Parts: sequence; C-alpha cells; structure tokens
Amino acid sequence: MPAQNSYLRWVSEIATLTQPSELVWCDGSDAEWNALASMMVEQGSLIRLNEAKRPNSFLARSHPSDVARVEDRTYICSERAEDAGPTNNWANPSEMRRTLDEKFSGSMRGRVMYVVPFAMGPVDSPQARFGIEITDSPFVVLNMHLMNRVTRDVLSRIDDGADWVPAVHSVGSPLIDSSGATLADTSWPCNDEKYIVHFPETREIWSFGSGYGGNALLGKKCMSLRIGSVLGRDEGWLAEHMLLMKLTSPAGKNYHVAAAFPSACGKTNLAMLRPTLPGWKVATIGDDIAWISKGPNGRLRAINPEAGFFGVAPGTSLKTNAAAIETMRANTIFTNVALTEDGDVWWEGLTNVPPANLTDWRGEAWNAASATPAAHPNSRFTVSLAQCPTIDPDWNSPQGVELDAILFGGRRATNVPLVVESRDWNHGVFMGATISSEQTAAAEGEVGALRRDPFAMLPFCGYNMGDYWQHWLAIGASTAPELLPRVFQVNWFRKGQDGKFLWPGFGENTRVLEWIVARLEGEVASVDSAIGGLPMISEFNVAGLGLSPEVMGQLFDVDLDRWLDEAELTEEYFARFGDHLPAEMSAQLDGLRMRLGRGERAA
Ligand code: SAT
Ligand code: MN
Repeated sequence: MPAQNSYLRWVSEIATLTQPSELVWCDGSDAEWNALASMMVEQGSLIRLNEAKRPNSFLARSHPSDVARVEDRTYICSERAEDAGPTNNWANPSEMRRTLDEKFSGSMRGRVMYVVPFAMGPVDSPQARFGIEITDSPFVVLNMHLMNRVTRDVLSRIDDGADWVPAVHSVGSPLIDSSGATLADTSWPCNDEKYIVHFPETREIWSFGSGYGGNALLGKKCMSLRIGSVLGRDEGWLAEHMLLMKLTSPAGKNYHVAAAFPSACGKTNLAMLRPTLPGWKVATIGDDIAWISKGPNGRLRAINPEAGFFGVAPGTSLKTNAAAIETMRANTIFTNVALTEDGDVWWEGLTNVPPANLTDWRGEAWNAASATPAAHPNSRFTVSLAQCPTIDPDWNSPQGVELDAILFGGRRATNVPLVVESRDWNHGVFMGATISSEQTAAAEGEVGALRRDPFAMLPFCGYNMGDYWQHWLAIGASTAPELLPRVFQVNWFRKGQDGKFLWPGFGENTRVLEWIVARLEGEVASVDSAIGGLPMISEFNVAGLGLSPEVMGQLFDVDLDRWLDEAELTEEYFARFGDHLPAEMSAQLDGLRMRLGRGERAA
C-alpha cells in the first residue's frame, strides 16, 4: 500500500468497522511495555513471574483451543485460484472480503484498538519492509515489542513514500454486543471461528479469532513469509523459513549458513548450537526467517527480518540449548508453560525431575503422576534476540550477511542420509522441493504423520508452490554459479532398526558443519551417489562418538529400492502442480531415477 499518509485513512476505516472504545498509537517504548504488562497483570491475563528469579517476565495461559497455528483456517485470496496453487487454501477475494466485513464489524467494541507500526529488518536496511498492525490484543502488542522493531520511525518512512503492509488483527471477542449489553472479559479472549487471511495482490493481512503466535503476530509468518514471498517473487528476492548463523572455523574463517527446517524441528537449537569440536564457534543471527537478496557483488545476502525468538519451550534445557536458557533469563513472555511454586516456569525436559507443586498450563495443580503434560507441547517463549549470549554482532547490520551454504532438513526416520550435497543449484532446488517431515505440534493435525514440506514453506508460501520453485531456479540462473551458496540436505533424525536415533544431534551437528566447510574449501572429496555427494566415511569426523561401522553405514545408506519408491511418490506429488511445475523439476526427477536405475550408491 503506497501513498503518503494513507495509513491515517486506513486506521480510521478500520476503527469505523470494528468500533473500538479507544485508539492508541504504539511507539515500542519501555513505558508502553510497562504500562501494558501491568494492566494485563491487574486484569488477570498475565502472571508476573518472580522478580528475583525471572525479572520483568510474564506467563500467559491461552484458551485451551488457541494453542497453535490453524492451517486449515489460513487463506490465500489471490484473484485467481491457481495463483494460490494446490498447497494453499484459496478463497474468492470478494467473498472473503464480505465475510471479513461481517466478522470484523463491531469486533473491537469495548476494547482498545492499538496501532503498531513495525519494521521487518533493521529500519535502515535496503532489505527492510514496513508494516502496521492494528490489534485489539495488548498481549500481541507486548509480543511485537520483542519480535519486531516497533517504532514510530516507520510512520515517517511511510510519510516519505515507503511501501507498507496493512495488517488487521482482532481476537473477535467484543466486550459490548450489538444491542449495547456488556459482556464479561476472559483472560485469553478469542473466537471459536478463526480466519487468517492474506490478499497477495493488495498485500493485506486480516486475522480474526486467535491470540496465538503465528496467527496473531502478523509480522511473523503472515508478513515475513506469506506476503514476503510474494514481494520476493515480484522484486527478485527470497523470503524463507530459515535460521541464519555464522560459523567460525578453528582457522578463524567465517561462513554464513541458512537452514530450512519445518516448524518445531530444532531450528532454534541449531541457530544457537554449542559446538562440541574444539575451535569452532557459532554466532546466532536468526532462528526462523531469512530474507535473501542479491548484493551489489552478485552474492546472496541475508537478513533476519525479526528481532526476537518465539521458541518452543519443551525440550529446551541447559543440556540441549544453554544459550536459549540464558537468553530467557529476564524480559521474557512465556505462553502455556507450567508455573512453579515460587513463581518461576517449568516445562517437560527443562529438568529431569519436575519440581513439586507445579501448576500446569491450564492453571490446574500438577504432579509427576498427572496424565497430561505440565506444559503444552507447543508452549513458547518470546524474547528479544539482543539477549542471546551467542548473538552475532552483525545481526543488526543493514547489509545482512553473505551466504556460503544453504541447508534443507526434515525429520526423516528413513532414507535421507545425515548429510548429502546437491550436484548444483538446480539439484539443490529439487532437494528443497522434495523434503518431507513428520507432523509436529506447531500446527494442528495428527502428530507423526509424514507430510511433504517443500523448503519448509508448505504453510507459508503466499503463492503457487510450483511458481515458487521456478523463482528459486530463476535466482540461480541469473547468478554466476561460483557466487551461489552451496546447497546441502541434512537429516538429524534417522533411526535404526531398533527405532532409536542413529545420530546424537545437538552440539555434535558441528561435525556435519565441519564436513560442509571442508567441502566449501575443497579440502575433502565427496562420493557421488544417485541422490548427491556423500561424505567419504573415512573422512567424516566421528572421533570420540563411539559409533559402530554399522551405525555409520546406516546413517549414510542410500537404499536404491526405497529411493525408487520415494521417486514414485515425488512424481505423484509433482503432478499436483500441473502446468505450474517447472520443466526443470521433472528433469531433475528423471535424472534421479536414471541414476538410481544405474545402481549408483556410495562406495
Ligand atoms: O507460527 S508460529 O509463530 O506460531 C511458530 C511456528 O510454527 O514456527
Ligand atoms: Mn517457524
């Protein structure tokens, strides 16, 4: 939405539609944070944690029905259905506008309407984009303070002609009904009916009925990925569901790595990796989203458009991710974790033994014998990136960082080796297009079922996934091959016959990064296999891990028959994209089958 001051008109239109009792322009200041947090504590919708143990930190308990993104209520309303593609829920834009008009009409009655100007990326970055979120949830405003750069500077930029994305959010729970009667408030207002709606052509976002994370913090998945991917397509850049890190080798050389994994597959852990190999260092830049564009020298540069972490709490501990634990020492909002007797937080995996007298995420007394978990499996912490002990000093750099490698990963018990290098960029795009993963708790659905998750973007691509693959191919075609980052597929989750993970993961993933760096430096050869370049087992550093030759064999095994079966499934999957499937993707699949048929497996 361009045009000077157009936001004033838009704000007043939304106020006319939603009829709030009051309108507040937010500025992202500490005073604003303190006032909103105190107000929510007084109202009983936030619990202030023990000031000595967890200063300036709060616990929110959501409505039990509002605990995750709602993908089946998420819509892409492009003019033509085929522009949303077979992987998105398309809805007719004019019909959806009528529905939204009805839903939002009077939806903020009795509530305060907050206008939150925000930047994705450092305000001065050429890669930054601006948005304004209107919301009737003070909880959303508090979270946005941590996740985004909330500042009135954005309004001056818009006044100066910068584009911006209008984003409207309502929990859909007015405090005054249409007859004027007052309704009781609850500690987590929301609506049974939810709509998370994107209009890619006009770059608008409308979200109704949920107060939870990715449904309500509209700078995150809605703007940075769904609308961002459309902006990227039109402007020649990439909006990706990727963590971003700087890796420093013992030789003191820096490498920047972006890695795509589906939600709740350990992106935060990898972004804050504590290397187990001496001399290696990891600095964190982002754990969820990367915006990648071509720099003046032709290399791809990335920024993290976000300013905070919205991480999964369960499983996070001093052992699995000490940096995350240190990051959330203060100034943190927790959602749906358990509360300890002394006003601190707990979740499954934080300690081996749960403290006595916990209160679970629903607010009920809990002990180790309870049948349900104390913290919801998708409970979260929201905290500023600046508090991360491993934060890269360049995380705020307007220029971003030059990418050396891109990793694609899923959660695969079978088939996919620990690491495999793509043959070239186009083969890397094929790898990205074909990754799949087991369903996690971050989205609703049956946990454990295998789902295709191309580029980890399945729920986040704002246009036809086939066109998105074409866009990736075009970025490669317009860049000299030696300037492009190298592409790898990784899988920490392969299991043996006994159903146990073969690979220790976490800090030991440094060994995979070490091999990747050795490949970038041309220090090791790879073994050509049907699915790409594998490490020579003798050159892959597993010193001290005590992994048997059988386990190593299983970690890197390429079972030709199983891969041929998988190729069949890929063909079926690709067929869904019809004319939108790039010819290059079919050619890549043919190439894979040919190599499998020739019996190419690693020596
Ligand atoms: O989309 S959320 O922000 O709620 C978290 C995720 O799924 O990555
Ligand atoms: Mn994510």
